[in-house]
Amino acid sequence: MARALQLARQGLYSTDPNPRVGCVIVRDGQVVGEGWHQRAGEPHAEVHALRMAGDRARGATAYVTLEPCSHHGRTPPCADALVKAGVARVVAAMQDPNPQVGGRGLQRLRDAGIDVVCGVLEAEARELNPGFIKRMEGGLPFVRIKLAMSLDGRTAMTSGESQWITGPAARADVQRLRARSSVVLSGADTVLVDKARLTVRGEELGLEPSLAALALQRPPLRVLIDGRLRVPLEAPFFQAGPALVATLDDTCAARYRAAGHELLALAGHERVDLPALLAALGARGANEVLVEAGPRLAGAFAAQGLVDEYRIYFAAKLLGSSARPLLELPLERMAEARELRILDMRAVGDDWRITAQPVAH
Ligand code: AOF
Ligand code: ZN
Repeated sequence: MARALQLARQGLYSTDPNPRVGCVIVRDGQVVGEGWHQRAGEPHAEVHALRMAGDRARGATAYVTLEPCSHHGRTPPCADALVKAGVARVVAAMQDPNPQVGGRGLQRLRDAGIDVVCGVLEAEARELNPGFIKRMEGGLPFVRIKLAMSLDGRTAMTSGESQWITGPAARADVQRLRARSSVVLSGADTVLVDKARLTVRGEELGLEPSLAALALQRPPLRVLIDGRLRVPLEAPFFQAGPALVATLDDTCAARYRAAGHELLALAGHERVDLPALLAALGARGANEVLVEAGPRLAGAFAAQGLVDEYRIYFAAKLLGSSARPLLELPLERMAEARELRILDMRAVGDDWRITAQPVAH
């Protein structure tokens, strides 16, 4: 199963909106087939592994990181393919949260007399597809917010200058975060001041060329929150390709459409309604949303409890007390403090990276 998870990880940048899935087929203690799902519309992991195994699949054990599917989607059911190949045993890491499958794949295997086990390395398998799981269970994408700060918790000088706080290794890490996401989202301030494009650049990914090529075939949707349409269509952000703009009023939709962009009106109280935007993105099949925004928009996501994971990059610099804070989150009392649980902390080049999740109360 550990090997199947390793194979599944190769699909980190390309399977979207499908989950990342890997499969290993073992017979008499030897690996006879391996596969991973590469792209939506293409064969599932099990089909690749069965093709490699050929006749050797008969009587073998298949290890799969997700319950084999039972439905006819863009491809036929993997459960049927495993039965037909004569596999004796199937070990799955987790049930498929897709309501079209939801246990029916495992049941179909059992009905065919196959020995089935589910739940092996389940935590690792769930970690691979946080967005797919969250969207299948409730329709909403998994929201990850990326922040870069100095050791004294500052993100930008009062001049607005905020680029290049962290070094090249951290920037490559952020490129990979973008590439694995369905959506990369920012606000008008960041796009105007930093001239951010929010694109994925193949040469900066630091990936094996074949995986980088797969990633570039499925770039994330770039979403701009711009309530008052302050970012001109001539900005580098719009020049970099088609984008979705969440705004308060879409009377200018035709002008944006003519330039290749889409306008979505989602008015809350004078602000773009963030939960409604996330619901709309989930409905379009977005699994993981990466928020790369300034202190105000990042603070709004945090204040509304919309963040599933923080990725905070620390640079060994002090920006001083007149620089802007990481988040605009005006809290008064210790009792209001937001508690996070740190999942991972590691060096990335000369910088440090923390991955943390909010503690649910
Ligand atoms: C598997 N193995 O490798 C994957 C599975 O449209 P389709 O046919 O590609 O089906 C997509 C659904 O199939 C997806 O939502 C999920 O439930 C399942 N993905 N299942 O047995 C795989 N990628
Ligand atoms: Zn399948």
